[in-house]
Amino acid sequence: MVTLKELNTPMKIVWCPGCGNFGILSAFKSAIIELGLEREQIVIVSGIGCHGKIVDYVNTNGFHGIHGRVLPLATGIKLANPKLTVIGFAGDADCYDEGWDHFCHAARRNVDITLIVHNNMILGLTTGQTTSTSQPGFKTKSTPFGAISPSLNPIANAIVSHATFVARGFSGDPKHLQSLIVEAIKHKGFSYIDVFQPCVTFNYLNTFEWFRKRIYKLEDHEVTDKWKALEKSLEWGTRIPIGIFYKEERPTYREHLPHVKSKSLSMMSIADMDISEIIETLM
Ligand SMILES: Cc1ncc(C[n+]2csc(CCOP(=O)(O)OP(=O)(O)O)c2C)c(N)n1
Ligand code: SF4
Repeated sequence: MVTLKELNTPMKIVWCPGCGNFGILSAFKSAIIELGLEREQIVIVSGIGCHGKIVDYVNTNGFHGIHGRVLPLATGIKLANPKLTVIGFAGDADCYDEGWDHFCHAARRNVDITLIVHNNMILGLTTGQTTSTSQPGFKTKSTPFGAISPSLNPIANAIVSHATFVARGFSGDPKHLQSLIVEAIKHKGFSYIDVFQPCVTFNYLNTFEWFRKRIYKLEDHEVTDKWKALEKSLEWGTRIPIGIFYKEERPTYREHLPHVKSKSLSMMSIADMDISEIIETLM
């Protein structure tokens, strides 16, 4: 079983002191240890942004991709080799802006991957502009008169897009987040966790304190009830729920492909495949 020491890398962590990303990093490593996964089994994928550095800080296989494309990369890796445990780390701009179109399709396809979104409601790496989860009225360099449009609701969107595991965590509560990550990785199908990850340098509004005053844990909540999940996902303001909103069992994408089911595409022989008939139809 992998130890915390083995999961660490020699890379210097360059996140700002106190950044919410630290809570996600620590919760993730603890979840891997709790699950008893080996490093070789895991592939982590990230986008571009402060969050993307997480690939440098965990000693597993890793792919630091391009902005907005965590989900296509994670999907491709999992489809090529189903034996791997694939976890994508995206930023809110990364996933909910530039990569938004991939989100609903990944959810409805139900490829067996996990997506963790570091939602700091701001573009961190580019030094503080609004994203689609920024609060209306939020003044930044890109919105000097305040953000105009209502915020996007990723949890509600995931539920209506048929995601089979939908949760929200808070990086200020890494123990709770660890339990969500464990459940998400164990889940068969697309599992998604939106994580409140305060950016202590640029987001002066959605601070650790702001979240602590508002968040509460979902308890006595029927996770298989889609209507209830949707109702909870709309709750925002003085009280904001965290925890598992929705969960269902549905065949994964690969289970709909009986000819490849449990085989790695990379291991399949193409030597005796005859595709001449298909080619004929294209002529
Ligand atoms: C294709 C592409 N578009 C835009 C950028 C510029 N860019 C770099 S990081 C970033 C956004 C970072 O914000 P977020 O995804 O929320 O991550 P954070 O830095 O807050 O972790 C953008 C737009 C880029 N590098 N590549
Ligand atoms: S800019 Fe914000 S998100 Fe980026 S490392 Fe600093 S505190 Fe974290």
